[in-house]
Amino acid sequence: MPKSAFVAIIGRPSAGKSTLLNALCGAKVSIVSSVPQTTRNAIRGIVTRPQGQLIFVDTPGYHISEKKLNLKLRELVLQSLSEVDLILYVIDATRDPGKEEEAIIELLSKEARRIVIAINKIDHPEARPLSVEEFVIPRLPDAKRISISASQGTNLSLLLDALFSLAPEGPFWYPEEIYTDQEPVFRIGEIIREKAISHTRDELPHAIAVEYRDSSKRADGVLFARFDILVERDSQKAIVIGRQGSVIKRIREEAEADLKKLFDYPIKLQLQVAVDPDWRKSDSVLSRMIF
Ligand SMILES: Nc1nc2c(ncn2[C@@H]2O[C@H](COP(=O)(O)OP(=O)(O)OP(=O)(O)O)[C@@H](O)[C@H]2O)c(=O)[nH]1
Ligand SMILES: [Mg+2]
Repeated sequence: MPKSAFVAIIGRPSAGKSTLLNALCGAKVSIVSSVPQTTRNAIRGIVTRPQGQLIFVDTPGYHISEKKLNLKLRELVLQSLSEVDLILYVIDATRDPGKEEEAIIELLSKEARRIVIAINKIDHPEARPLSVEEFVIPRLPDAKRISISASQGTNLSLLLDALFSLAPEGPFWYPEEIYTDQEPVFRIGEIIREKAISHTRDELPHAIAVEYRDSSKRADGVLFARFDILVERDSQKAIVIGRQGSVIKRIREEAEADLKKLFDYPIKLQLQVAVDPDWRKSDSVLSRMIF
């Protein structure tokens, strides 16, 4: 009987959870950026090996804040934790473990037997994996620990072995060739958001959301899809559009280039920037966006 398990990937913002998911799946499943709080949904990536199948659930970075968006994201993390068999706890070895790490450990303290800890970014010159070990060993003594580099692919098979060793026997939930179950429209919106984040700075990436408008497939197979890039202020709209539309053009071109690698039909995007000053506080927008 093969093994199979749902595995939540948990950790503080920017720990490298989504980079790790992508490295394990061998494709861009979840968007990545240097800006904390990039992931806003529970995103599934599936890894099938001769031993069995692991269904990873990437989650938003665990962050203590009373803002409505953060509360919603934290709720999603807690819900994911309650639904999975195993927990992959990612810690950034380039940062000193602080309050947020304490809060996550408190959350996980009763789960030690189903946790694997990935101490990430060991390729980085400032990584201090030993001090992370010193921090976690007394707090989660029963959890397995593996030092990795998600971006270089270091020790990822050891990590998978550790997870398979804890996984229960069970059926494959997905066909072998499937590596994510995201709807195309969601995935396209996320890629657009990744490019928009990468072309903006300071607080602006946090103010960006992407909303699907409509799409149609031409007879020659090309999908035309319209999306809105939502920002909170007119000044932000001007930045996302750029001089003579230069920024939004790059966002579109870079997104289309990524989509070419991910979909087996051509996708042409039409992007517009819309202003909604309160989207991060709006229940209806948040429930459309975070699920
Ligand atoms: N040097 C190095 N950088 C990494 C590694 N893994 C991730 N990063 C970088 O860390 C940053 C955050 O990566 P993400 O994968 O988006 O982190 P995340 O934990 O998903 O972040 P949130 O979704 O915001 O919670 C990006 O700039 C990555 O390139 C690694 O193994 N080594
Ligand atoms: Mg992420």
